[in-house]
Amino acid sequence: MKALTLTLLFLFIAANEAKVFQMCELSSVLKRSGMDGYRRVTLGDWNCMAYHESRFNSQAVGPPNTDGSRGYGIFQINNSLWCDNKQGPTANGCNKPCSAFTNDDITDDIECAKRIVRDPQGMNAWPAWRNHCKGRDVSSSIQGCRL
Ligand SMILES: [Ca+2]
Repeated sequence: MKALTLTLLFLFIAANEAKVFQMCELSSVLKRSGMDGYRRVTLGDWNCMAYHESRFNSQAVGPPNTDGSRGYGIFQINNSLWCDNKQGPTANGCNKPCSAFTNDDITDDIECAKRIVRDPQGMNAWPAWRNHCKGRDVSSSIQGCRL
């Protein structure tokens, strides 16, 4: 009984821990979620963006931007536009608390990223994508992944 309790406790803790994704692991999740080619954005671009935004850390909370807003999670989703961190006004375009984007289940993060990329600026919403991925060959990042 004690072993079972400890096992359950461990599972509970593990379920709430941050997760740093591996490149191919993230690619696989993104592909299953219909992100490959979503709004003509390739898996390589999604990967490149996530790497440069969060280093694939699902718990990442960014430093304050010049307007005081922050990015949350693997895609660094911004609180002034897309989620509510209870610290100031938000458009809350994805209708979520920002804490939803700092756990290791990235299903809702992906849904929000899809919403973000549907806006006219597309992937330019992510400064790290603009600065590190835009116009570059990002396809090599997923070569060797079994997808
Ligand atoms: Ca999440």
